[in-house]
Amino acid sequence: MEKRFKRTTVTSALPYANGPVHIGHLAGVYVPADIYVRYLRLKGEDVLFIGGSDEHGVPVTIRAKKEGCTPQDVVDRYHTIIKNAFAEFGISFDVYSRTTSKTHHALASDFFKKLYENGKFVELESEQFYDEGANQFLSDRNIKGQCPRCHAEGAYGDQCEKCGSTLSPDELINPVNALTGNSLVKRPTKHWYLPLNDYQQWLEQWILGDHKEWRSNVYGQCKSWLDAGLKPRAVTRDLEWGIPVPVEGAEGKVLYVWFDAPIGYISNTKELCDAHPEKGSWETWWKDPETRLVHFIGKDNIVFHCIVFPTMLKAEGSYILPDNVPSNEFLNLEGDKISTSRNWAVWLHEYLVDFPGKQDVLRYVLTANAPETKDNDFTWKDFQARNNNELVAVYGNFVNRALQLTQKYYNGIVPPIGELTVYDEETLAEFKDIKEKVENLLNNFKFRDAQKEAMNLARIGNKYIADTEPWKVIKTDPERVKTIIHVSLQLTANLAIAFEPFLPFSSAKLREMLNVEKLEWAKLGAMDLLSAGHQLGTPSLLFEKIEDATIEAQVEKLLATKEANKEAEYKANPIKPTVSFEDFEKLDIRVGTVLECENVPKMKKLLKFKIADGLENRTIVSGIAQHYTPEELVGKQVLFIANLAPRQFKNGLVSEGMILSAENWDGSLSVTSLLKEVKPGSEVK
Ligand code: B3M
Ligand code: ZN
Repeated sequence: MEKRFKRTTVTSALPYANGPVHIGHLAGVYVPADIYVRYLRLKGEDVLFIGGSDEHGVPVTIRAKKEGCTPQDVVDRYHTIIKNAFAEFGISFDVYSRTTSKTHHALASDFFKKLYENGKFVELESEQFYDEGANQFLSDRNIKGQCPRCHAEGAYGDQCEKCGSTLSPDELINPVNALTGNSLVKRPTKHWYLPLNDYQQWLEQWILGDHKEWRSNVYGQCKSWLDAGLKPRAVTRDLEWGIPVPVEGAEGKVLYVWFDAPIGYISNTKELCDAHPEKGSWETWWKDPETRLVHFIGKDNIVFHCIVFPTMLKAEGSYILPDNVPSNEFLNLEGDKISTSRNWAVWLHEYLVDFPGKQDVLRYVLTANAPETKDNDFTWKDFQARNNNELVAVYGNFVNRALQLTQKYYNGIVPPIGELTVYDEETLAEFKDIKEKVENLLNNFKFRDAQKEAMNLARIGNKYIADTEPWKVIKTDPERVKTIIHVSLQLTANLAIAFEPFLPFSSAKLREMLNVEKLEWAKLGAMDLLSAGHQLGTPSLLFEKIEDATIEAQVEKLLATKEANKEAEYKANPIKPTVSFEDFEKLDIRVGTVLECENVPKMKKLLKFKIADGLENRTIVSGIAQHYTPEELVGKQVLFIANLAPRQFKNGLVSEGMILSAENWDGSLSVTSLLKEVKPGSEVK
């Protein structure tokens, strides 16, 4: 941290309380934020970690309507689920509150009023979609229609989920109320806008000029917004759910959710400080130029945290601005974008049930694979491999060897260190600068690389024990073994420190095994963490292997989701170009009775039929063996094309026609048959 700062306010995006949280949230925002905050605390710095639920916004109201409950019911439920999941994963917020709190309503309302009174908004009247039946203006999300780009039905007024285009409701073809299907009219309505365009120059200087150190994905996104030219943004909405606009004549209007949500960071700080005066005044954390503000967010929130919120803070005038906005890219799941509506996610509350006590494993994997510079993929195979090959085989293995050998040779008492060999010196030299390395990386928000350094320490330890072979040396030079074990135990204690920000649960467990209450971050890299004669605790395994069957069960679960989605999203293929009646008549479709049906040796997909066609019987070979057994079809009447040119198969079989089947959404085939029996050979017209 640069000298001019005395303390740090760290915020992490407030998740919408309209659904549970998944690994994408954890990887993108909360794990890195937590690592950072734990690190600052370990260094003894003054820091507050602010979190909370974002409880306003249209999605909450849509969910409530669908479930037949109130928006308050929805946010009450999910706030609790989310808050508990974060606590279970050790996300160490100083406060986790909510934007429906009294404190927040008052603060956000006052914030708006101050900008309003100081003339910071522009008032504009515009024509918006109105549902006369329901007597209300509709938000973008509540309007549906045909996408002007890909022509899919059911595109929303803000986005087409089929082709991903960002839309405005005016662009939709045949817009209607998304919930009821009611048609809409346009009506004038007044709103307050934040004139971002007036701040364009200032933002260009502040971001593009003064914050070149921001991550390139963040800087790049800001630059493209600025290059495109900023426009005024409405900060109010015609809606019932939210914070009422505190201005006369604004009945039925609320603050736009993206106006109130970031103010939630401030309100939650206030709530914390009001309840805990020892934390100081909330204003110190938000207004003192010696406070450093850092926002952890996902990439879809960049514009709000780098452009809109700073403009709000600047317009208000008394606040500090973010010093950095470390934003991650997205985490995909098994190659597909994580999606709440399609249930394509690993939900934290489910992980906790399926992998009890393995919070650190997920923390480790999500950091090892963090989408810091580009989108990344979470796969269960990789999860298993990182657990088994890294946590178990490297970190756990080293710690276990060091502790077990101490137990075996010295009854768990740290032996004294003797004379160091050149080899010992070399090993120690390898990790002398661990503290500097990890700190440098963490200061620059490079969590992946920082965690790698910690793991590297365990690799050094493993190599040291493997090379020095204390189990052999004990027979020839027991004095030497004391030194080897002493050095190994110091390395073990260093691991507990180095991993503390990343894997807090495991570090606590390791400290218990070492029988020490506290290990100072400042001592990272030191070789006197445990003194000779110190009695260690009972060793146990730090990590456990994850078996194939466990991983397969998770993969199965996802496959089932995929199938369910495919079925739900099935859409018939477009109709082929028109054909003339004469063309149709060229096809001779007939009814045939299946006289015999059998499998074809060496051809897994084929069934061979003998079909009665009213003239001479014929042979038809059909690729439906994976969908029917021969017995199911014997005696049945089917439709077949009688005048299709004969087709010869590799094994010499000739098919004289084709049996018609329908292909279902999942590729399964259903043979066509008749509602009433007819004579074999009857024509289908
Ligand atoms: N709730 C959006 C999101 O979860 C939003 C973040 C608010 S941060 C002030 O992506
Ligand atoms: Zn589209």
